[in-house]
Amino acid sequence: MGPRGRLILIEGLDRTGKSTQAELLACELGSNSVLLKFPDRTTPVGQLIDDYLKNRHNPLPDQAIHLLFSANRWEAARRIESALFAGKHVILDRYVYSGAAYSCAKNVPGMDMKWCLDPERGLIKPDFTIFFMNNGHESEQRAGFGDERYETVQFQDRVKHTFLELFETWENASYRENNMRFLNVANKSITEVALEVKQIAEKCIRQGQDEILRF
Ligand code: ADP
Ligand code: 2DT
Ligand code: MG
Repeated sequence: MGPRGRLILIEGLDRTGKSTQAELLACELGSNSVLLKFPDRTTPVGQLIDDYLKNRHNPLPDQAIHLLFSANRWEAARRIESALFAGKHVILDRYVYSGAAYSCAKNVPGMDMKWCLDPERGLIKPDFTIFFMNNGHESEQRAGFGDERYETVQFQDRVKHTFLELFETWENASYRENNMRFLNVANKSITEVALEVKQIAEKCIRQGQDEILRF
């Protein structure tokens, strides 16, 4: 059996270029890679999530939508694991950190960070996480900003702070140091960011370890 594939996550705020870069990286790695986007809106659970995101008046309680986002990852868990063991690299466009940061940023009583992270326990953890940051104003000006729930300037600001708290307080220092990179994408072209992402991914692939990490 050859070496297992790497699980590489692109995370960050809305409209920072995550989907663009996840697609480019998957293209770069070719048929030896799989691209998965969360939420995966194509499954029955994903369709409920899609409806929630598009319809600001959807009455689903915050707890229920949070658990649906998590269920949407669990439905893909076996697929991710098999792909990795078949030697394929799996590129993720958002994952657990978005799940915890967006829900926790709502400040709903009882939905603290621990509550938000609990349903994710046991999911495979990325071998490497790249977190995209910009100055915020850039995102607002990009095509489509404001179309979906969560895309308001005030909420995005809260999400940003919650992401940082999540990484600083809830992620372990070793993961932060060895398996993560905060990438400032402000004022960088798609090509410039793609080159940095490719270099990070290639390093992660070269350094490959056998052990699967879990949340
Ligand atoms: P995300 O998945 O983070 O929400 P997208 O990849 O969908 O972001 O990009 C949002 C918009 O910004 C798209 O119209 C995309 O073409 C554009 N875009 C992405 N990266 C850049 C960049 N580095 N510079 C300028 N525009 C970009
Ligand atoms: P995009 O499809 O544009 O990435 O937007 N979200 C995402 C959550 O609230 N919880 C999650 O677990 C995930 C994966 C972030 C999807 C929106 O859904 C939010 C923005
Ligand atoms: Mg996207």
